[in-house]
Amino acid sequence: MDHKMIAKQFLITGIIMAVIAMGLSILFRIQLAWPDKNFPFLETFLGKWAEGGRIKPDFYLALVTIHGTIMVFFVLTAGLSGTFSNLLIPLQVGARDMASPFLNMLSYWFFFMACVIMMSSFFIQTGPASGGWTVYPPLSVVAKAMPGSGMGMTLWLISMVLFVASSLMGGINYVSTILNMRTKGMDLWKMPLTIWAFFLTAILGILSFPVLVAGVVLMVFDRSFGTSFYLSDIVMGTDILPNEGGSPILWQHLFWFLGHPEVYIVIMPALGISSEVISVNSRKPIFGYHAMVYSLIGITVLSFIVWGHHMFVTGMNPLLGGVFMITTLIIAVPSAVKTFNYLATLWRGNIRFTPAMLFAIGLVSFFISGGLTGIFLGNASLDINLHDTYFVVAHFHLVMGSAAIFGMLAGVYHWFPRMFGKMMNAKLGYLHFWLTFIAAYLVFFPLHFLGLDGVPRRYYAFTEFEFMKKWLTVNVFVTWAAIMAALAQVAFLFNFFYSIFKGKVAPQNPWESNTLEWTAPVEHIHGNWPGEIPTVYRWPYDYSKPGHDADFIPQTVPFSQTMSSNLPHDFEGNAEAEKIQQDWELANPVEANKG
Ligand code: HEM
Ligand SMILES: [Cu+2]
Repeated sequence: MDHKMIAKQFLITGIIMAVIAMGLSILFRIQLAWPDKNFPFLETFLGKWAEGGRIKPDFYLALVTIHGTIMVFFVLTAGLSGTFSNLLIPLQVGARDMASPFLNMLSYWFFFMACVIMMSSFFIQTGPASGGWTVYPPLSVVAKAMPGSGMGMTLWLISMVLFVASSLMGGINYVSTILNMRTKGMDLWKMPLTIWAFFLTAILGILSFPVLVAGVVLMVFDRSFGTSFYLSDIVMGTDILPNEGGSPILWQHLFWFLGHPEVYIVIMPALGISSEVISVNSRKPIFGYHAMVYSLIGITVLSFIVWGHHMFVTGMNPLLGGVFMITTLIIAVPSAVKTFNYLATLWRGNIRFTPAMLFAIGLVSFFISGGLTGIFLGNASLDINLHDTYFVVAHFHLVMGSAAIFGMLAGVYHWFPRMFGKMMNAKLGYLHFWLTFIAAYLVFFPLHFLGLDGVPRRYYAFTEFEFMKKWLTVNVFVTWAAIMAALAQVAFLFNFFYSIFKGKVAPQNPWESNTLEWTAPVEHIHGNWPGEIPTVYRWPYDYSKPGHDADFIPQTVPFSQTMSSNLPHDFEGNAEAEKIQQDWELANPVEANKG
């Protein structure tokens, strides 16, 4: 199966999962806003899960769990990486397909099965897993702990193993395609930043996902074969469970060794996409290309040694906590480098506010406003107070949730013409952007204040606690904002599906972009290019070069055809190019000095 087709399959499946996960969040937001009201329509939809029109506590936890799992793994990992890595890696590096098209196809079908199995848990007696997306023991291990610890949890584990298999097959393909199948001239320093981001994301996945599987295997042993890797000293009612010697903290180590890199697996492709979109639509060379690559590499390496910041409250040795705190705060450095690079690229650009560009700028906004609270949480002493409160929920929904979703949407608007040969409607795109952007801040910003006041996450009914009652009006407000965010997506869904069939036919290179994917014919052909794959001469960000008539010079234009590149970068180590540059500078002394 062709990589462009697989990209579409990942995209459509991802969109469907996103709609489901968003629906689940509206359901539990209704419960949070009106904990004492009955809504008969809930019973109509959910049957026994909402008898009398009120969601049951067990089911509430299941909703939160599955919402998180779907969003993090199925939408932002598979939907985002799967779509854009598959679409762009062969097209942007100049390959006819992935290194192994068969493995690639298998990776989609494993992902699809994982989705089906996860969703099927809504249709069993005891309902889906309900121990949170981090599935901490003992809720995930002691099958009789609560309804969601039973069959639903088993399905969660099976689904996750399939999902990891899918990610590994995808990741190995991405890495080997990027390393081995680049076209002539495409050296590593000429790759678009999207490719760098997908490359490093794939490496993160390959190194961290297997650890989760190892942890899951031990969990299955504990659940089914009477071992106690994760359990010790548990009393249920009057029963003393026989487990001895294990520790739930072991699971936390294994989980977060994947879990923290996972948040970067989610955000890095989105950052790569926004680099591309911002440069193209600012009509400016990306600022600090090398710094961008090094900061991605820095994030990749550092993200493996910070997992303990999720475990500050587990009673770890304060010295160890200090080490995790320092490494965590150091990650802020490459993240800040990226942010400043985006801003510097936008600075005095000739900006085209396409919908894709707005979403990319929205990503930068969320990355800043959510990243700043990460600095608070990274300090062990502050985190001990803020841990498991709504402050954390606000933090990660801005920096990872909203930012990555916006990166994904930027990518969809930008590459839609490449995928379907049609244009999306820009007016609906603007409507979609502004409603979603405003709604996202209205939803997540207030949650910081609940967290600072000590309101814990994953609580079912706020009215049970005197000190939380004052937040009820805020909760109602947040729920309405969430409903607004959901309705805004209707504009997108309509635009997306309508444009596939009825959209305006797209020109070859609608955004006047330099990268290779826009040189391939729009019709869907196997092998991407009829005849020869084009040769690459220059880096992908030659925009607005003085002395050139158009404001962009595609990567395939040889140096001999334009004298006008003012970036030394293009000429590194290329004797022909260096000579042309020197001759040109001699002939045009004034122009050359301006550059
Ligand atoms: C690029 C972006 C980031 C993403 C995607 C991200 C994502 C997340 C997620 C999903 C959680 C939730 C964990 C849970 O469910 O308990 C979290 C918590 C946390 N994040 Fe981030 N984060 C990012 C950046 C940062 C930065 C820059 C810092 C620190 C400088 C940071 C520090 C923390 C800490 C300490 C926690 C644990 C909070 C707690 O358990 O109470 N994060 N983050
Ligand atoms: Cu982390």
